[in-house]
Amino acid sequence: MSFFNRLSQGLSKSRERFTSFFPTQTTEKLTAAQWQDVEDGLIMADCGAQLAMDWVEAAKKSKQPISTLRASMKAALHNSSPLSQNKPFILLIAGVNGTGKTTTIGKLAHMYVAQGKKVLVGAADTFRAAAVEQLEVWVERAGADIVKQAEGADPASVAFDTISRGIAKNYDIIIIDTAGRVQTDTSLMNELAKVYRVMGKALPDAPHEVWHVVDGGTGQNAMVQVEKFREIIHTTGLIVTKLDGTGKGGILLQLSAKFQLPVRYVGVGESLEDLMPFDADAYINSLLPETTTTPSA
Ligand SMILES: Nc1nc2c(ncn2[C@@H]2O[C@H](COP(=O)(O)OP(=O)(O)OP(=O)(O)O)[C@@H](O)[C@H]2O)c(=O)[nH]1
Ligand SMILES: [Mg+2]
Repeated sequence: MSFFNRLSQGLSKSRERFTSFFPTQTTEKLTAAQWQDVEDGLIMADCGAQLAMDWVEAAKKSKQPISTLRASMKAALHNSSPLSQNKPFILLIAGVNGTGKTTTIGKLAHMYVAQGKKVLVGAADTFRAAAVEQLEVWVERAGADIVKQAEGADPASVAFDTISRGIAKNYDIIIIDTAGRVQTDTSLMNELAKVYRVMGKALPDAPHEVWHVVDGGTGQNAMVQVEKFREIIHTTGLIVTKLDGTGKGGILLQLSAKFQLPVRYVGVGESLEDLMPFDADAYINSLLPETTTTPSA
């Protein structure tokens, strides 16, 4: 399956939603009630009330409402700058429980290995034995290597060891997995702060990137999650997963706009290939295809 088809198929639920609230097959101007439906639809797709209102305002005034809406959606997305060229390139992955961190690390490792990189993954989710085993399975599938310690070990120590080993053994990319934690759990957030701090002791500018993994179906709570994690680990980018399971592909636009963070990847399924580098045009075109029939104003 081509890249675009995979993305497009993964986003089909969101696309159904986005295209459902735009009346198609009509050449009439949209009525006030129809515009209200568009605004409500955007809110229900998790674009947020403020953005929905602003976008509809702009689209209403336009002769080509869908094009204008698409342009507004694109403008909400924070542009991503190229990733740094550090070697090793050190990446910290965090987020609340079950968002898809470990799976995403498996997919990332697979992608980087396919690009000819030597990849080392640190099992700093030492909370439960199963977490390390799960990561091991992914790392093996991806053809990468792992650093682990016993269950209950200090996650910061695992992160430190991983970086030290990665430098000594000349790895290109080092990815640190962390335990899921809710942003309101102070002791677990302190633990994460320590992982971040200790990574900087292993190598002064580490981590080079901190990617917050968000479950695309979370709803408005994702806004709070990103805000709180960012205070602790200075998030540099977002990965939004499980977009294949939700009709709410709008959260990504709202998160990127609010926090001025680039979306780096999106997850659209459970297999190794189901992680897509984020592309704003492809994403928006998957939600609201260019071919959507637009009523002329
Ligand atoms: N459909 C779908 N499922 C996904 C995606 N990404 C992850 N999952 C599933 O989400 C579940 C949780 O994934 P994990 O990778 O274990 O999540 P985690 O964030 O590491 O979880 P904790 O370590 O427990 O916090 C698994 O069943 C994954 O297969 C995705 O993009 N699409
Ligand atoms: Mg995990």
